Amino acid sequence: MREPRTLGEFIIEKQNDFPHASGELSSLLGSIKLAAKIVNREINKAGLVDITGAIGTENVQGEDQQKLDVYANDKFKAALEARDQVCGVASEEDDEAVVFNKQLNKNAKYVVLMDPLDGSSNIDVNVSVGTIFSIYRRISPIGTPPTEEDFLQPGNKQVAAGYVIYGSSTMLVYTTGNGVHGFTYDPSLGSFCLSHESMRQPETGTIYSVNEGHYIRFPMGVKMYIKYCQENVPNEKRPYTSRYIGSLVADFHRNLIKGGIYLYPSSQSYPEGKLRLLYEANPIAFLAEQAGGVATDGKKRILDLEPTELHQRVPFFAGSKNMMQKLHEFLETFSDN
Ligand code: AHM
Ligand code: MG
Repeated sequence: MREPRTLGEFIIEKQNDFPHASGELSSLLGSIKLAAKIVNREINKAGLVDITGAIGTENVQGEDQQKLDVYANDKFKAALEARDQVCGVASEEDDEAVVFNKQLNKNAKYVVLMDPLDGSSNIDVNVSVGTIFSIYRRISPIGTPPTEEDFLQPGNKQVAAGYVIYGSSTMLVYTTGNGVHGFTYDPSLGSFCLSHESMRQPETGTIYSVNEGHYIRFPMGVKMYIKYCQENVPNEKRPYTSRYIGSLVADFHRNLIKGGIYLYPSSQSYPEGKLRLLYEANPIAFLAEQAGGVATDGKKRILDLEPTELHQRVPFFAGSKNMMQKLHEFLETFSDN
């Protein structure tokens, strides 16, 4: 049997795949890998020690912060600050972007945007959660504090993105724009080992993932698409299967492997959608496209949207190419609702 290829080895092997490779991005991904292991260790203890539940504070978006949200946020920031590549981080859990002052006189070229623990309300009940990250090259001059324009770049400028899924096993999935690769954590080795090289999302699938409890509040095009998924057309494998975990990373990961579509539309409860453009939609959209899938806000490609603020929300649809095409047909036909 071949020795497992670790994430660290793989990144170095692939380093020359992207322009201006100098080992810095490899080192940056190394910090993410380290923080992921630390967070993974803590999540695995949930239930044994007092680390679940709300901390009694709210994040900038008025959502309860869970203890592990805050823990994961701190660990990822600490790991990124400890090396020399990142000059600042914007996190779903922080009101403002954080500047790493001690990196400013060094050569720090990158900013990171992240959702340190997505789906964290699921931890108390032992359901998968994830970390989502997105990496950009800064625009402002090296050696100065990063500015808003460094953080508000469109998703098509990402140099790398990925997620960690803390599930029945823990995986790290990432792209640097040359395909999507997945690594499963082997706790006995303490390493992420290559398990899913060059992941491709099937062009079509039979799974649709949406919080159907909000159906009544969805735009008409989305409602009609859901009805289409539920129609009895056996030779087209319809009705499709409904699967919704309520953890974006877990729902996306399943649909990436099996083929499917994820929908979080605007609704009367969330007129702009619920998911965040910078921390959730952009990195997942980059991965989706790199795996052969499609990600839009219902009209435009997610990666081409111009962000205007850090915590901006967006309607989000991502999945298998043919399923997304069918969804768009419904959204166009019923666009006035
Ligand atoms: P969070 O970042 O506060 O954890 O919220 C994002 C999560 C996603 O993981 C998930 O897809 C979605 O919220 C679920 O929302 P809902 O409970 O409204 O279906
Ligand atoms: Mg989130």
